Amino acid sequence: MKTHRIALIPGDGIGTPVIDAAWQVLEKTAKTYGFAVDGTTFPWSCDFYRKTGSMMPADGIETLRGFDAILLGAVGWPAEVPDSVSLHGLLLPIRKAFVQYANIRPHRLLPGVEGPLKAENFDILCIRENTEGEYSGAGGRVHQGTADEVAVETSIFTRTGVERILRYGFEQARARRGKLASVTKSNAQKYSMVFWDEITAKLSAEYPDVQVASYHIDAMAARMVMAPESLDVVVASNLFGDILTDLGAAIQGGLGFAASANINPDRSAPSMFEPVHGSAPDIAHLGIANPIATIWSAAMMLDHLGEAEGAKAIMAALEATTARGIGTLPGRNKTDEITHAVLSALDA
Ligand code: GGG
Repeated sequence: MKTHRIALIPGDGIGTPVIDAAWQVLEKTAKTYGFAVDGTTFPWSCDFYRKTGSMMPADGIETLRGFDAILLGAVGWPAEVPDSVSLHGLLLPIRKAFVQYANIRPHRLLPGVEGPLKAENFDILCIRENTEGEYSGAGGRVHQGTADEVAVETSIFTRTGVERILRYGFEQARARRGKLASVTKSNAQKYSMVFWDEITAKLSAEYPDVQVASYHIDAMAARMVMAPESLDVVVASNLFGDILTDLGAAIQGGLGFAASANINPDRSAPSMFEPVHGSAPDIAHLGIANPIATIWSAAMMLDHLGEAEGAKAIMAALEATTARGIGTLPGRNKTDEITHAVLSALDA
């Protein structure tokens, strides 16, 4: 029997209950579909930072490298650790070290979930560049605390980085409905974003079967609200993709439904799966965190690990659960209730 070794990083706040929920679903799916999951939990979080001075141990990346995949909950506890420290101490180093350059985020309405829009039949796959761009971490501050202070933060766009994420987008579009929307702000950002547009145009010659359109980020934000059905695959830089996918989460009913996969397409290192949402300190101890985004992310993980039947079963169980109105509104059901409903639906 095939065993998949999974590193579990619950992180902070609602990260713990949503990872518990997803793990129960994974274990049950594994039993039914004839494979095994072997989970190892790592307590790396803001609490770990308070105790040790870092978000993960110095050999954290090398430890994770030995796993088949990583399932992560949420990172951040701003009352105690600045978000810039927690994000740059855990999530971003993992994405960069493991060359998880494609951050995949599906946006569609699950049955029974009412989004804020009239539109119901949209199915968008956002692909966010995940290792460079605006989140490169290149910059600095000088004359700190004085009137002459200067802060510089440089976006880095490499030909390798831009070409590979666009190629990934073209391939996804080819496998779906054949439409790719490339997002920039090349009227205002005349170096990096013009560069991105040029590479989009160059690659489009290799994909004559894919219909390509370029949008500015502001126009894309409006389109996702006004005409989401017109979109298929959307590819954007790290920051633009981050922002657009919170908008995507909103139109699919909220962050409780937004799943994501940080993919290393070459499989030279583990990929990481996580809900789009953060640690939600305001509801962290109420038992009402929605585990659906994390369970959906776990289904994406199984698909990546070659367990397509198990992944499909989880998605069917999630859809059966929301179709009954369970987990469809914030706070309507407890985390445990939603989890049990998904587990029961897996039996059906
Ligand atoms: N689920 C992981 C998490 O905590 N995400 C919150 C966050 O701020 N992520 C930043 C990012 O995705 O770049």
